[in-house]
Amino acid sequence: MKAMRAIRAQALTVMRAGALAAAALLPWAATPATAQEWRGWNIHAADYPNGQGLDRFGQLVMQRTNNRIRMRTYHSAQLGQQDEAIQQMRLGSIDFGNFNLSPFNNLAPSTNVVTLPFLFRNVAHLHAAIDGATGEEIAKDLEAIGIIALAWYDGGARSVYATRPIRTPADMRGLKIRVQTSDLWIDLMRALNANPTPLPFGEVFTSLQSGVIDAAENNFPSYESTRHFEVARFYSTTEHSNVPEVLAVSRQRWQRLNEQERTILRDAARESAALQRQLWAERERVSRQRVEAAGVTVIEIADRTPWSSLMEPVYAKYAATPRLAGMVQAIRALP
Ligand code: BDP
Repeated sequence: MKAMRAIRAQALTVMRAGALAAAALLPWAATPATAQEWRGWNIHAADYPNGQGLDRFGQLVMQRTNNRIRMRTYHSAQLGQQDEAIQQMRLGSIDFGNFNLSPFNNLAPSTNVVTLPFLFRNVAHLHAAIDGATGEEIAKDLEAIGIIALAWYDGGARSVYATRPIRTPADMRGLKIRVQTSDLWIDLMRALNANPTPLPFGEVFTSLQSGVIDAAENNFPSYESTRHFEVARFYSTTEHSNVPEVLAVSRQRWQRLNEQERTILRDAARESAALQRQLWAERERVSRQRVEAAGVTVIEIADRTPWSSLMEPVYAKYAATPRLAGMVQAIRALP
C-alpha cells in the first residue's frame, strides 16, 4: 500500500514537472481559466522601436501575472488610425497602446505644453520634464478623459519634409502641409504662413503622391519607415517639436485591476520605455542613413532663431492659462 502510494506520488511529481516544463515552453498551456485578453494598438510596424517596446510590455505583464493578463499588440494600424484608436481606448474596446501626445491636444490641455515648438533643448531635457512633474500633470489630464498613462516613449525631433527644398520660414509660405489632428499644429503652421491640412498618418503617402499636400513633418524613423521619403525628397532639419509619446491603458480596464496588478503594469511599462528609448536613438541614426543612401537631400537648418521667433502667437494661445504657462516656465527652468 505504502509502496503504491509512493509510486503514485512519484508519478504525480513527474507529471507535474512535465506540465510545468510544457507550460514554460508554451505560455498558453498555463492560461488560468480567468485569463483576460487585452488588445493593444500600434500605428507602426512590429519591428519599429515602439512596436518592440509594446511587445516587451506585453511579455513582461504576461509573465508576471502568470498569464492572467494576456496581451496582444496589433501592429501597423490594424485596429485603425490614431484618432479612432484614442476613442476606442476611451470606450474600452482597445485596452492599451502607444500614442503620440499631439492627437490629445484638443482633449487634454496639458498635452499642448509638450507639443509647443522649440521648447526642449535636447532629449535629456525632455526626459527630465516628462519623467517628472510635467508627466504627472499630463497623466492627470489623460486620466480625466479615460486614458491611464504608464510611461513615456521618445518621439524624436520632428522636422519638415517636402517635395521641394525648404530652407527658411519664407519657403513655408503657401506650403500645403499635413499635420496631426490638433489645433496647436494648425496654428503653428499658420504662424509660418503655411497651409495646414489635418490628415491621418496612413493617408500621408498617397496625399503627397497625388499632390493633395506638398509636405508633412515627422522624425527620421517615421519618414523612413512609411517610405514618405520616396515622394517627398527634401528633409529640412527644422526640429520644431519634440512631442513625446505615451504608453497607456484604457481606464475601463485599469479600474478592474488590483493594486498588485497595477504595480506589475507600471513596472513593465517603465521597462518597455527604457527599451524603446534605447532602440529609438539607434533607429534615428539608421533611418537618417537609409534615406540619405536613397538619395534624399537633407537640408541642415543651422540657425533656428528665424523659425522660433515666429512662434510667439502659438505660445500666447496654447500656454495661456496660469497652469499651462506655469508648466512652460517649470520646463524652461529645468537644468
Ligand atoms: C509618428 C508617431 C505616431 C503619429 C505619427 C503622425 O509615432 O504616433 O501617428 O507620427 O504624424 O512620429 O501621425
